[in-house]
Amino acid sequence: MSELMHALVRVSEKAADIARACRQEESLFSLLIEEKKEGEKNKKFVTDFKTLADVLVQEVIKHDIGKQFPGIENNIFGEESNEFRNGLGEKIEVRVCETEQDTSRLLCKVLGENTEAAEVLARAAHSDFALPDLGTGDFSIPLDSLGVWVDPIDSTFQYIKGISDSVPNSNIYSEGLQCVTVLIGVYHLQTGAPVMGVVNQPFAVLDPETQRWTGQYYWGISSGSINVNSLQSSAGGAKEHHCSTLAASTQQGALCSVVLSTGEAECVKRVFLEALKGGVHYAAGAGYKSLCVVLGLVDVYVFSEDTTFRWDCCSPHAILRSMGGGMADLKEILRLRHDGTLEERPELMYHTPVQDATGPDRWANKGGLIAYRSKAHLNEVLKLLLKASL
Ligand code: 2IP
Ligand code: CA
Repeated sequence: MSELMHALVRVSEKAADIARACRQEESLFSLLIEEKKEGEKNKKFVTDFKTLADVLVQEVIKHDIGKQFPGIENNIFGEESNEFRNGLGEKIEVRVCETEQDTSRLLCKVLGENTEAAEVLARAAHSDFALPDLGTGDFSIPLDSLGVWVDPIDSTFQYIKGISDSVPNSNIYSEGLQCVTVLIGVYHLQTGAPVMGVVNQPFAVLDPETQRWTGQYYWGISSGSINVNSLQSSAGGAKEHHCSTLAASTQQGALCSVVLSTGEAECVKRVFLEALKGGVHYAAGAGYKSLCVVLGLVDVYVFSEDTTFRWDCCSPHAILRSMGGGMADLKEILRLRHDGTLEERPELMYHTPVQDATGPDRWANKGGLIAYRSKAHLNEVLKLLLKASL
């Protein structure tokens, strides 16, 4: 299975490369934006956007992983449908073809015969990335017991806005390209538990001279007695400054900081503002906020609404589990606490849809979430929310 983790990280690097390539060329970027179809709309935004980059990235992930691990492609699920409509109103199914030339020809149709753009994208989709050994160690899980959730580009809104000069507060970016992530999470088809994940941040560091971005990736595996991640290993994508941030943070004990969505309910914001004062941060992107917890920039990420989805959470959830943390279903855990029955922790699950829901809402995290690295922090959050009768 270490090969699967390696393949996931490698394809996430390719995905990040495509995401960066699409942003460099403004004229190309504006061509790529398409409004989401009604049924696929994230109800949070009045206008939500789907980009060709989004669709292409998801197809590249399916293609590459399916090629190396035949059969698994049937269990790779994502936010995007691969149907794309070009300026002429033609419906085109975007996919990665056998050869770069064929992919380029297909993309050309989507791009209104913009051959140059199609060639650049096809080249990126067929490129190969060398990756060092991750140092995951050996372990085995039957491949046919695994499913994969992909969010090709999380925080599409920030991706489209493209702010590159956002200033961080306590190393946390409230907005900007830093909030964009590629999320690939693997879960157990039978139990729904997350087992493996990679979070790739395509726009992590901007070189002020060249104005070019470099990315960063983080991975984790949590399966049975195996719990490893890139933050504890010397290999992999985690740079040292991130590791030291984690070491300095409050791993155990008192709750000092939280990251929230700007769209969080006022009553929840108030609870944390009263208890944590300057420890309350706001940031865009469900993947990025989860990453802030993974990196120890904050203790927890709390979200009480129902507008995150399985594809937003599976990969960071696997990494958090590998650190001894997790992602709890907020409403469910509060309900159990009210009843005084809680010893177990109701975690988000990835294998069953929400009953009676349709479209993307079938895979919404209906009860909200609490992402945490330590159980002590989770308990502190619950105490605060219960005290406020939430
Ligand atoms: C979105 C994205 C948003 C997030 C929302 C996700 O995914 O991560 O930023 O809202 O929950 O579904 P917020 O930033 O307020 O947490 P996408 O960009 O892929 O639609
Ligand atoms: Ca998302």
